[in-house]
Formats: sequence, structure tokens, C-alpha cells
Amino acid sequence: MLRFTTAGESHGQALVSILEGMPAGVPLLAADVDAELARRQQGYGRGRRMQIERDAAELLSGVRAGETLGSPIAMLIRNRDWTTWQEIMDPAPHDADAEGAPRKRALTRVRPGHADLAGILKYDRDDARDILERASARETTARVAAGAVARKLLSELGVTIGSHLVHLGGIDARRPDAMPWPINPVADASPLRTLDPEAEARMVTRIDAAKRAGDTLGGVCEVVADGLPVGLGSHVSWDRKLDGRLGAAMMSIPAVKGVEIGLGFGTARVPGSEVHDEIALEPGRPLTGNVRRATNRAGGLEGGITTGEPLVIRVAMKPISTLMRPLETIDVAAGGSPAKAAAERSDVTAVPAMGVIAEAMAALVLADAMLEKFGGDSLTEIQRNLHGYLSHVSSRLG
Ligand code: EPS
Repeated sequence: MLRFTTAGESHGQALVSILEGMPAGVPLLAADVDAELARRQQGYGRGRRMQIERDAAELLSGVRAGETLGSPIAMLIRNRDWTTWQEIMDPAPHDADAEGAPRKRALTRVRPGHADLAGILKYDRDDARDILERASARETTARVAAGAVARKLLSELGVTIGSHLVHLGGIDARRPDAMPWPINPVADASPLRTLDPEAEARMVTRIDAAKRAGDTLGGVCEVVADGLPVGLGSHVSWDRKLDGRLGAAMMSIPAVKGVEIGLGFGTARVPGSEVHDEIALEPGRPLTGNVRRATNRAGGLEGGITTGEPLVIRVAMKPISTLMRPLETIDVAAGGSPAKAAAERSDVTAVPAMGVIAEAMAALVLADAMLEKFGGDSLTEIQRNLHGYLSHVSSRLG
């Protein structure tokens, strides 16, 4: 239904995002995309690059007079840093590129944990810059741009997505007694996008200590989507199960190592009576088909199908693999002799940004699932289909 692809190197001229399959008539301004891009640039612990960039999308196609046309939406996001990397990243060859000449900013002391080594072996390159420029999480800018468009469709269909940071580098954030909704205005006001100010103060101290030690930190964000109707995804085939589709999308985010839905790994540790959510009739809840689950340990999915309860996904990110106090590795330019890994400008942590990227990936999967179930060529057609379905579903019970 919805397809997207991105292009662009971290220090190349620009990033490109192409989103295909959006219906016509969805309100969309460049400012809507820019607002999401700005959220991705935030977060205590980011490196200097985020002070250089002011990510902004140029809408090249698929939008006219503030509305989508149904045609592919192409977006361009220029890299400001390109001006300082122009010679190094130039698509045209330079004299310095002659056989045997050392390349400027070549990376040969491959970083443990990055794509450097596996990438140069697979693609038969001598300079790991040929790999890292694309492996860089800078690429997620283009995903967030596509996700911003998907969010606009979802918002017209009553779906809101938010996220917050629940763990950083060994410190858990406490859940507030009442979760704010929407989450993002509250989370975005915090430098770490967490809802626990006390934990946040300790996390900031830990980030400062990691920075002094030349180290990096990972963490966990929770994404919540509200307003989804029962019935997205399907139990009938492995590749239609929505949990599988969400899991794949989350695991594709750079440095993400784990995904949980609802109680997640916790479900393996307790009996079924403490896992499954009891069901009772509750009229006036068309999204769930007029029922309520006493708890939402399933995180809004049963059998690969949305239940109409909030979708809850937790995403774990490993620490960034560029360490200012580098780990032992080999120098591939020196026949593999032992060396300290390359240390170039990076972030101490980017977990708050990862939450924003996970929201974007969730938006893309959920918009796709909405189009699959209620598909049409225009927003009004999809809205008619959704409303017809909801009135039928809620007439069955309650
Ligand atoms: C990133 C841009 C990068 C890094 C980070 C994410 O900027 P630069 O490499 O110029 O400092 O801050 O990339 C990585 C963590 C990585 O491993 O490459 C961004 O736009 O998010």
C-alpha cells in the first residue's frame, strides 16, 4: 500500500525521501515535516553535528496547494555540513583518488559495533567511509520526513502517536501515575524526552560522566499509538501480522537491538492469568467494538490484529559504536595490524532521537495497515470506509 525509500550519505549533499501510496487530499505543509525533523534533532547528549544542521524538507512532488495529490511525494533535505565535506564526498573523482594515494578522512581503523568492517568486506572497499556514510543514523532524517507525512494521514483518521524515554544507560524512569495524553508536548519539553524529572537529573549526570570517560550510552523508548480501530493487521499469514511488521520496522532503526510489545519479555516470566487481559462489554467504545480490556498487557495487539486499545511498543538501542576512548581493533590499511578504533565526532547518546524515529516507523507501518483495511484514493473515501466499518463493528455488541 505505502512504500518509501531513502537515499543520501551523512556528509553528502542531501538526503532524499520518496513516499508512494499516499491518498489524495491529505493536508500537508513543509512545516509539518520540519516540525518532526526538529524533534529528531533534539536530546541531551547529541554531538556538534546537530548544532550545524537545521533540517528542513523541500517538497519536490506529490503536493499542491497544501494537499497531497496521490502521486509519489519526494522530499529533499540538504546537509549543511556538505560545505565542509564537499571535496571528500564529491561524486566526481579527484587527483587524490588516484590508485594508491591516501584519501582524506579515510577510515581504516574499523570501529567495533559499526558497519565498518563487515561493510568493507562485503562491498570490497578499502575505505570504511564508503560504508559508514550510509550506515550513519543521519539516514533516519529521511525516514522521519516520510513518517511525518504518514502521521498527517493518521491524524485525519483519529490516530495519535507519541513516545517517551523509559531507560537510559542503567537508569529507569518511573512511569507517572497518570500518563499524559498526548505524550509528546510533555516529553518534548524534557531534554531527554522522559516523563520522570528525578530520573532525568540522574541520567544527565550519567551522560556527562560517559562523555568525560569517552564512552557512550544506550536506552529504551516507549512508543504509544492511540485511536487505532480493532482489526488492523491479520492472523491469517505470517507477513500480515501487525506485530511482525512493527517489529521489523523497529529493528531496522540503526543501533536498535530489541523490541517488545505490551508486557513483552515479561510475559515469559509469569502465568497466563497474569498476562492475558480480561474482557468486558463497555458500550460507547466503537474503536474496540464496544468492549474494554481490564488491562492492556497485550499492548493493543492480539493474534497480530489491533484490539482498539492503545498500541504500546518498547524499543531498545545499544550505545553508539563511536567511542572517544576507542576499543581495540585492526587497521585494514596496515594489513590488519592491531590499532585503536577510529574516533570521529559523534553523540554520547541518541536515545531521545531514537524515540522520535521509532514514532516515524510506527506511523509508516500503521498508515500502511490503515490503507490496507480502508484503502481508497482520496482521504474522504478512506474516512467513509473507516466510519462505515466502525458503525458496523460497534453495532454488533453492547
Ligand atoms: C546523525 C549525524 C551524525 C552523528 C550520528 C547521527 O553526524 P556526524 O557523523 O557528522 O557527527 O551525529 O551518527 C551516528 C551515530 C553514526 O554512527 O554515524 C544524525 O543526523 O542523526
